[in-house]
Amino acid sequence: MRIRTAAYGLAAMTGVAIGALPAQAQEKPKPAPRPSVQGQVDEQLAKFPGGTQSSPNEVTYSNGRVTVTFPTPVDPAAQACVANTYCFYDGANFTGRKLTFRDCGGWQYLTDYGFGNKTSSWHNKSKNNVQVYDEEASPRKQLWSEQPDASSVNVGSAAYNKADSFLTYCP
Ligand SMILES: [Ca+2]
Repeated sequence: MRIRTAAYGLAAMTGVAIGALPAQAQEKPKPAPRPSVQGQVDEQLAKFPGGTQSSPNEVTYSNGRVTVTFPTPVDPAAQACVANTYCFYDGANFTGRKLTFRDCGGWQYLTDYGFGNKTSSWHNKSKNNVQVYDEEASPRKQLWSEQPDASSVNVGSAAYNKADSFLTYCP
């Protein structure tokens, strides 16, 4: 009964590890309730002031140049990056929360919109070249470069959830 022996050995090891923890730590944490779309909008407005709610699931900054889009249960796939913009996505494969920029020039910070350490995929449908950086490295580290009309369904493990800022070069 090799399997049973192995299982027993594992249980014994686990038992030792768990036994060292206080009783409360063994309880499974309840998953936090997922906030409603409006709840997420409200939280965005409170934590990152300066925006206005521009639709049931969008907050817009800088006179429409920057938009945060929250996925909705009704239409979670309505997340395409539209022409002449460049987009950062919270999830891989262009899913989850989306941050859209319509402008160009200079440094901008994803952290200003609650998007630091979040980007997992991106789509550049503008004519700009966008250089994306991790500000928590010293000196700041370039993670990737976005050519016009390029995209990435997954930024890869080395860059996943690390982007904080970008520098945009205009044509
Ligand atoms: Ca970072």
